[in-house]
Amino acid sequence: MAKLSDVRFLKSEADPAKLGPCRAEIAFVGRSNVGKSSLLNALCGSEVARVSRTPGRTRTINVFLVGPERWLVDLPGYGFARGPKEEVAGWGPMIDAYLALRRGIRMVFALVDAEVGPTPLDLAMVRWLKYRNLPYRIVATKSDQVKPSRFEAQKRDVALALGVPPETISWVSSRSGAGIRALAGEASAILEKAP
Ligand SMILES: Nc1nc2c(ncn2[C@@H]2O[C@H](COP(=O)(O)OP(=O)(O)OP(=O)(O)O)[C@@H](O)[C@H]2O)c(=O)[nH]1
Ligand SMILES: [Mg+2]
Repeated sequence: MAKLSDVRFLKSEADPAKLGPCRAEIAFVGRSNVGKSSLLNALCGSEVARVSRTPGRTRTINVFLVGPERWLVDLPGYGFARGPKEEVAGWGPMIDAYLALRRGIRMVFALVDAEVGPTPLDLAMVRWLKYRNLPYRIVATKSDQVKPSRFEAQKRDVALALGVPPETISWVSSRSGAGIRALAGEASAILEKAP
């Protein structure tokens, strides 16, 4: 019913209140440039979502259809400087309203950079997801950037910084493909299970 490889772009929307109904959706949140769009593409084995070196590539809520009323939702990133002085302090009203309004959210993939670890804003986002009672999974991205000799220690450190058991974090690389198959399996299972 939900087949990630059948992905197609559905719509782009700036106002979460106008997104329309959906039975089950998985949202991708994280800092700008952390690899949200790349991960969505890797999970689907497709290039549907736009990727860029420049932070701030995704500026609206981009919805991808993977089954009848089954969505993957690529959100704009938070925490990048838009102007010389203007550092974006939070994740902005668009992401806020999206997470608050959508009843169909079955999972939030909360992305953190595997090498950098969680930033203060990442920690605030995770606290907020907990506060909202939203189901979430921490996904450590760009794991190819972590030195193999450092990998085990990094897994421990990132889990410690986030205050979660290490085994609950998915370590993935959209570049090397590490961890992608397992996470894709999880994503389709979540979307299948929804009524
Ligand atoms: N080394 C490495 N680079 C990656 C990986 N995934 C993404 N990137 C690179 O990181 C940059 C940002 O990727 P995006 O997928 O556009 O990131 P995003 O989180 O969607 O960014 P915004 O839309 O700006 O919020 C691009 O240059 C990607 O090629 C990965 O697994 N490994
Ligand atoms: Mg993006």
